Amino acid sequence: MQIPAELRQRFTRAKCVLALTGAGVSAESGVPTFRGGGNTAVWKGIPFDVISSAEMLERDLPAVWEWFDYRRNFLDAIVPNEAHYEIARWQELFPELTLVTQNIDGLHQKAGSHDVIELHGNIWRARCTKCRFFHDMASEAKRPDGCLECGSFLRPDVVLFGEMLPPGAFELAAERAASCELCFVIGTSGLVYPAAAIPEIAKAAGAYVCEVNPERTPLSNRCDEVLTGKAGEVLPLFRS
Ligand code: BV8
Repeated sequence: MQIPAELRQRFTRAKCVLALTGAGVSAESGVPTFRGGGNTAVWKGIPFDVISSAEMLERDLPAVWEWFDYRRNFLDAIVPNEAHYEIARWQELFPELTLVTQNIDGLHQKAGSHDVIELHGNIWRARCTKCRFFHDMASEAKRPDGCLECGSFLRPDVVLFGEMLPPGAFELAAERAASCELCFVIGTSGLVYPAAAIPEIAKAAGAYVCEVNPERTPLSNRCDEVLTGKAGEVLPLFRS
């Protein structure tokens, strides 16, 4: 695949860039995506958007923990792929790169990206259901039974379906999208809102929008360029 001349020129000249990533960026690390098959789409017969919902958390917190403990254990052996590393390099390449991710796996940070806007939280953190206590689970296998501050139940620090995004996260991402000149949409089916609105905000504000995905998505028709391919193979092609 060749990077089209106009896109390459814009890439070379860009000062202010935004990248929105989804589960497809982690696919080449071996993390199953949500809607492309893979065994995370259904957990013990429960569709993932049911087990990962506010309603399920209310009804059966232990079941939600079992689902996230399983995924954390699976992710423990997973390493970033070329797509994560390329995006981390972009953070040093452009004067301003805003990385907005829907992913909760922490692989962007593992690859060296910093100031990542995690719209849907992070699977490696737990938070208290009562006070604002957070607990980092990345460094330990077993999570505490309860909040170490107030003893209440802990929950995954992840945004479930039907829950609001972390305060300020979407607003910051939207503000950056409205001021970027080049917007990449990498490895997302563009089905989950409000995250999927980010490229639309960038487009409406005049940014050049490029999608990187092996398949077309509902966002494809609104992009200026669609690069059909795997992120780990396409992103390195931008290296001059
Ligand atoms: C909200 C954390 C306000 C959990 C996730 C009814 C009631 C309540 C809400 C709604 C409703 N109807 C609609 C909504 C809004 C809802 C929503 O959008 N639903 C959709 C499904 C219709 N959104 C919400 O609820 C959000 N909150 O709206 O708050 C509110 C509050 C109360 C009531 C009303 C409104 C919260 C959404 C966050 C949910 N949490 N994750 C967990 O991980 O378990 S979302 C989940 O989907 C993941 O974060 C994931 O990242 C995200 C999006 O999926 P993708 O990343 O795009 O992954 P997917 O598998 O779909 O696609 C992968 C893509 O990669 C594919 O296109 C594939 O082709 C491509 N690919 C594959 N391989 C590669 C590749 N690309 C590149 N390279 C490759 N190698």
